[in-house]
Amino acid sequence: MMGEEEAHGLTIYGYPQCPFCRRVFNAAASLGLEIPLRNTLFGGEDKRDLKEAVGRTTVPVLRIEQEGANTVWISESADIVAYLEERFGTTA
Ligand SMILES: N[C@@H](CCC(=O)N[C@@H](CS)C(=O)NCC(=O)O)C(=O)O
Repeated sequence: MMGEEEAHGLTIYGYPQCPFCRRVFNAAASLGLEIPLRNTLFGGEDKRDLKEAVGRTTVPVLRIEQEGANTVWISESADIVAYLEERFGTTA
């Protein structure tokens, strides 16, 4: 199982009831990743942060924080899954 350390810096904005978010949760689980969720369903600070960063509140969105680099936000479930598979998947 991929340790938290390797998934460090990743955060998913979304909510469990969102089917597009579930695609991302499932892909993360398949890859053994534990990525923290910021639940945007009920508004609040997380939804505000998302809106501020990407200009809209459609989810899922993956936030990627890397030391020494700008924070990157990826929208679209298919793009997020592709990113996770490319970064953490094996070709075995
Ligand atoms: N094409 C997008 C669709 C995402 C989408 O429709 N998300 C819904 C929730 S399941 C949503 O955020 N709707 C509210 C909005 O678009 O502001 C994807 O695959 O990520």
